[in-house]
Amino acid sequence: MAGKHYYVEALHKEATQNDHLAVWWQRPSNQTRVVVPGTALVQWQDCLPGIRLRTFLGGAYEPSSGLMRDDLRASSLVPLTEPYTALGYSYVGTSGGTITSARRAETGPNAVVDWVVVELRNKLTPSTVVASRSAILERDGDVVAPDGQARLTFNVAANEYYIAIRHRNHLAAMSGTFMRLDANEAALDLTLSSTATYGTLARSASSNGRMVLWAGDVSRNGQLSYVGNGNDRDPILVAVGGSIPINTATGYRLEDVDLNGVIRYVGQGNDRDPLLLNIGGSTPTSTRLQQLP
Ligand SMILES: [Ca+2]
Ligand SMILES: [Ca+2]
Ligand SMILES: [Ca+2]
Repeated sequence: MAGKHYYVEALHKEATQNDHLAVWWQRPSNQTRVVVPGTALVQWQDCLPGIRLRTFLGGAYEPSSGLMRDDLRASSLVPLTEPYTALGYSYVGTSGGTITSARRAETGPNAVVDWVVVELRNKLTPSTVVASRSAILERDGDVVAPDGQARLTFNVAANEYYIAIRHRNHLAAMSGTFMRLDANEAALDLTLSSTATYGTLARSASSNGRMVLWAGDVSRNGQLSYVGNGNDRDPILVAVGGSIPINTATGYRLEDVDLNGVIRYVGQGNDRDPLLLNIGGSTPTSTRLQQLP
């Protein structure tokens, strides 16, 4: 598939030291074998430390289908350039990231839900971000590189790292332990309840048992709150105009807690109820803190 990387293991037994090795490939529809040029091959030890990562966003997750909705993409609202730089996030290492409009037009389980940020953190002081990068979250939960690589690579030394994932209006979460990242395949599936996360109740359990990130950090302060200073509810009302709560607004906005491209303060499918639910549902003064060191 164009733009994808594949692993080919070729074992070469050294004989008279004049040997050469070539990798051929053959299409299912064509019996002709073609040599893969050396420029398309990288050595195993050149593979950067990387990880396969999965997560769900509570705002977009549908337990019935097991997929996230991709309304933002379907309305062409997901930006082609990662949004976190503009939101004030400082990348450590590789900054930026873009996708093509063709990638955004893809539908199905691999369709784009939104941009996320993935961080590697120091195993001894996990508050320290060693490297971070933008990534694309697909409807089926895969966190992939903007260029389509399923394995997210980082320009770091092979070592053990904590893995954290951030989304622009959800609470971030981090692996419960540090993990070895090197040229081998490492995987972290944050959608599974059996996968430990840092802190207490770092994720929310959906009705089908899958774990999702907490939605509703509209104010991006690492806390969900409904009342008081820096709360996440007021900006939703402001976004729809401030005085007439039944008004709506559209766009790629932080106030759009359920990520459907429309901001509502009242009525069916409003963006205020999921926030209230996520702080406990009954006591508006409750808060929920992001579980990151
Ligand atoms: Ca996928
Ligand atoms: Ca907040
Ligand atoms: Ca919405």
